[in-house]
Amino acid sequence: MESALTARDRVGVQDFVLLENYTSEAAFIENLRKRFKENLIYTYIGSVLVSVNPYKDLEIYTKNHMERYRGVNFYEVSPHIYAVADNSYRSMRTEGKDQCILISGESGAGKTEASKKILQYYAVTCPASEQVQTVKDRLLQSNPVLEAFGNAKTLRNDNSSRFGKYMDIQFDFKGAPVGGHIINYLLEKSRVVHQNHGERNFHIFYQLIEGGEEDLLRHLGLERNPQQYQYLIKGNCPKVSSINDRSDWKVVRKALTVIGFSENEVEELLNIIASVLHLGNVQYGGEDSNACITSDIQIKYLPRVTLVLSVFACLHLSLTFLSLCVFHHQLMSPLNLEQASSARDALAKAVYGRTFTWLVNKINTSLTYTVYTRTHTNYSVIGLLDIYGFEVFQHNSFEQFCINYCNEKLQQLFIELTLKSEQDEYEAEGITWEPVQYFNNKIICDLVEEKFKGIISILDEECLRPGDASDLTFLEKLEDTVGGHPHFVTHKLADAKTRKVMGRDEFRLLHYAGEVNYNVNGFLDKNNDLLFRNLKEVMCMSENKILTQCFNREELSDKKRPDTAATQFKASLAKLMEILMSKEPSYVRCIKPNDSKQSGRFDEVLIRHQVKYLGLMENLRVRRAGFAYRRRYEVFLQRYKSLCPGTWPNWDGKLSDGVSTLVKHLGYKPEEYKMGRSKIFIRFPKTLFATEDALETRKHSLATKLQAGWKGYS
Ligand code: AOV
Ligand code: MG
Repeated sequence: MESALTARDRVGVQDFVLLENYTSEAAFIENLRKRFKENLIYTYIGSVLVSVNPYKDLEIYTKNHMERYRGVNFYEVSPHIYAVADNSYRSMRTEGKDQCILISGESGAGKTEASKKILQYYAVTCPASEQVQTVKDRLLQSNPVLEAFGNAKTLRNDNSSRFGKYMDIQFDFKGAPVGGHIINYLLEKSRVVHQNHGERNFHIFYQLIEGGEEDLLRHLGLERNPQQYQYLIKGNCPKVSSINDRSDWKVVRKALTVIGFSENEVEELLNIIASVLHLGNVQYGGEDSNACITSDIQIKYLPRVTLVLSVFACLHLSLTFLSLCVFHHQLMSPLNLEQASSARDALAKAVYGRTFTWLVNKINTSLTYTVYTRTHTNYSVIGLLDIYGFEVFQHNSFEQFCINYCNEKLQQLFIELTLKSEQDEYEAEGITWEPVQYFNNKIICDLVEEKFKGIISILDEECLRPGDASDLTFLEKLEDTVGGHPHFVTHKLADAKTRKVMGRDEFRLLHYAGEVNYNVNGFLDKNNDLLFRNLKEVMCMSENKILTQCFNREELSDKKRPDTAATQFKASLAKLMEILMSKEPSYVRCIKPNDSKQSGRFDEVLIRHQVKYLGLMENLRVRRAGFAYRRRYEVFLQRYKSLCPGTWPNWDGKLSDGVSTLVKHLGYKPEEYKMGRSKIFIRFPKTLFATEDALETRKHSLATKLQAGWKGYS
């Protein structure tokens, strides 16, 4: 039998707080590497789970594994995502407090997979009646649907989430999942009309084209070839080796039925998807891009759009003319080629974006827990946050700016809550606290979101300013306003070395996770996110019921200018922070082992970078600031009582007295531990190792004795 000590040598420690040399980044990485090589992808820092993407299917998500973690104490089994799921579940049940599990890490690190594993864990292990089974099925099936419409292949991840998702799972008093609610955050709509080289549009388009039945495609007027569609060819990447669009289509189609879509709704939904593709193929004739489009233009493919959307001829007019209201008179002003193309793209983005929101609402309706047709409100909640991870590309635009800002906010929450909760624990237990230095990224959040002075405010100001406002005047204004900020650089402000890698139309943010150059091209348009009024009017007239829910007439009579995209996003993130702060958080920190999506490759430079920016070393130091290890008295006693005749087999007195008797018997010195109100705090890992080794030796000798006994018996 391998001793506890050699096993530790081979597979490292399962909790970083047990590292002897806990301030050494090299020791931290080495521990991760050892475990990764052994396919042990999970390791704790106290109660935070660090997960390294294995890029291969491991046999660790079976039903047996789920059973192993069910109701078992966090530290008694090896680290696992199921342990986090189970721990949150038990805290919710025993303490009655709403929980949330925050999953973070850069694009491709494994956040979405982790969130799916958690959901599966609850679906399998929680009690279920027939009604609950329906809810479980719907919760699970919401994933393939939302991923089909909201995920896409990017250069970082073949199944990259292009929207943020916060999902509440609601549990009744018996602990059964009885409902759910999803909030979606800023979908990357621009992908509908444009993809970078090597990237794709949203999965659903390819699934429909590859997997859709002949009759269906004929009805939608689609050809079975993605290369036929302008909106699908920009990235020159119709096929992805890790994706099977045809079988995914079947999964999505079935999921829509499980969630409760009627045949009619599915048809209308697919009509919209097809119409977006047809819209992309609408071409305007003429050579001169400045020429106004007049009656002699040819618009190809438009009939297909009008047919599937049931909007008829007025769409033609709205895609070529702008209707203006001047002194109460309706005037029609012809668009030039460029304006007409951008009107077409704006319509495609709006239709797709609003349909996505409709989809989320529809799923929410199907997840609403009803008892005797009354909405049930008395439940506890576990929230799951799976949002787009930090990303850097060769070309970064408004979307990356929003995504990375969102990651800054989450990092800030992590810093505040981990430090705060640690401090709270020491205080609650009456133990003196020793603060640790860490980088607080609040300074970057402020740079982006501060009122009047932040980047979003300046962008909004330019969006509202009539006259010569442009992406470049926005950049100039940034230089004037935040030019001196330590986390902001432009070509003009940069030193010679940085200037070489920056364009004149870029600004650079020094994010907590690294430097990113953002190209300002398109910032104003994307932030304004405007759709001509007459296009909205036409959509309201559609016979497609989903569309009329997406575009309603009330919006047309609303004179107030809607908030810009960035301001809406900022507000939705502020709300998200409030939701998360009101719950008890657990953390999963995901790490990406290499940039080539390969299994078994541990790219040390890349990993060191993530360990650094995720603040894992600080996290560990905070955790170790006073004591490496802490356990509730009853847990500690239960695990080690067999090592002391005074506490074995049962201790009847006060728990803290039992623990005192036990540790004195084990020879703990006074400086090695402290007794809190409900927990024992152990200062050094070696103390605990010695106790663990003693337990192992005792088990070993018991086993040998038993074996000898059996032999003697036979
Ligand atoms: P992300 O959610 O963190 O990126 P994903 O969860 O989509 O990343 O993971 C990317 C890919 O890594 C998956 O499609 C799997 O192939 C693989 N993978 C991740 N976790 C596991 C695991 N536990 N076991 C096996 N394979 C895994 V992004 O959404 O782009 O920020 O926006
Ligand atoms: Mg994801």
